[in-house]
Amino acid sequence: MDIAVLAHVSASGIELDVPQTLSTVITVLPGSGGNTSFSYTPTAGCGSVTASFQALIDASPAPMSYAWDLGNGVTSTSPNPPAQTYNGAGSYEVFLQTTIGGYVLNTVNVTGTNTNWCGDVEEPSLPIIGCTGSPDLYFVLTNSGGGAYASSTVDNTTTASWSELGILLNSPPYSLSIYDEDVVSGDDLLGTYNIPANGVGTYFINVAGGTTGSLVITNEPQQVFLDSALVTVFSVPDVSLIENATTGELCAQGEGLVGYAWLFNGVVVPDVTSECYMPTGPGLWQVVGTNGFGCTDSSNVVVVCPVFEIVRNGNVLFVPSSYLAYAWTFNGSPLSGNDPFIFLQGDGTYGVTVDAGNGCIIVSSFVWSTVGIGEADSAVPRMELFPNPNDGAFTIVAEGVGSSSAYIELLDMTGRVIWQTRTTANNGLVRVNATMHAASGAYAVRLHDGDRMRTTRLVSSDDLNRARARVYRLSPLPPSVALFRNKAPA
Ligand SMILES: [Ca+2]
Ligand SMILES: [Ca+2]
Repeated sequence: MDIAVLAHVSASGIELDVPQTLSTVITVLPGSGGNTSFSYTPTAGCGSVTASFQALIDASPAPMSYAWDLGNGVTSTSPNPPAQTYNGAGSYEVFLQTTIGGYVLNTVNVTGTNTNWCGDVEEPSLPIIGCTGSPDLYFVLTNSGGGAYASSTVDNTTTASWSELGILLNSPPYSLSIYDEDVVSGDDLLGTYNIPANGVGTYFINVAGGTTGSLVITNEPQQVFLDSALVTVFSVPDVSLIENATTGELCAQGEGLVGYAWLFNGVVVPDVTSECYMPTGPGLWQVVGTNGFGCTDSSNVVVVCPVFEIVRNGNVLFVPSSYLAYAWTFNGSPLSGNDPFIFLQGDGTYGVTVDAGNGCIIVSSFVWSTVGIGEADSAVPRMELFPNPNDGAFTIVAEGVGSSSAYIELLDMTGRVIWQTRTTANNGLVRVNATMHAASGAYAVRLHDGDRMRTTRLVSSDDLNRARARVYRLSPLPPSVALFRNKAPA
């Protein structure tokens, strides 16, 4: 790339004998954002942006300088300044001034010469007297490309000085030759100094047996680029989730929200993008709101606790299973155990406190009175199923079991045994969790305890019609091997 505008260097007022042009390579690198002078990334963000910058103009080996105003009070002179962080919504204008410099010869001094100027018609060397007169000094600057500059002549002296030369040394190497001007006999060369390409500085000349002097090279701007670009920080919404105390509906709140994503137990609820939403079940609910800039914020988490009551089935009170802890009371006195069910102990007030997790403590009570409806069946063993009806998953509990080799059978309505399991009573107590994959309908569960037998009707609405079953023990009963014999028809 040729930068013809470099003719500006003649501002020093010196006419150059040879036109000067700067031929150099400007490397422009790709960037994710920016302008001719620099790239940066990212160009925008939410809440806070940490951006990195890279200058793009590099005309090396010409001397380069960079002056950044990074828009946040930080400045830098590096082509790759440290990454900058912009906090708070707004636009931050970043400036870069790139200067392509040039090495300029401004001053040449001759402080002494050898005697090569002597002995010609202009300055004859006379017998006894020797050299007469003094040289008429000028210098010629040449480079490898043939460019040349001839200075003015200072007559009749062995010292001379030229200043404010303004000669751009953009095509090194250069040599500087000092002459005595002789119009008739021809100029006398007094010495040649090869200028090192070492940049700015003062260079001392001592050549050809006595020609001395110095020259001064400075760095002067040749071309200046000034560009700016914006780093944009968008505002982040402050999203909160409010629960309607009456309806239980959840609504997102936050300024400028245009989009909503709902999370249930940390999982996105598909196809729900409304501002308000009625929770579909107990658990952890959260909403992520998006504003018009595409910036998001996650709301507080709202815990929706389960709602249930104590249900009685025969001689058993139960609540939903699979929660963390159960504490039952009877007439205000704690009952032992940590199960989702309790056998009726007699007439009175039963209570349960359930730790359902997520800080949900559910308290429910149940009043049981047999006054006027006859005595409850107190014969042992007692067996109950719950829930009943069910979807195929149910719990069998029995107490007062006397036999160590009791077993439980499941029969279909034709009286055929579908499967059975042997069980070991623990202090007369048997608890079995069962999951049945069989046709919907009515079944019978029969407990054999020695020669005693209890039968309870079971209604399953499970749609699965698969003739297999899984029955397993509940803790805290000791594990035992349950024997299953699948007697279902093929
Ligand atoms: Ca001469
Ligand atoms: Ca002369």
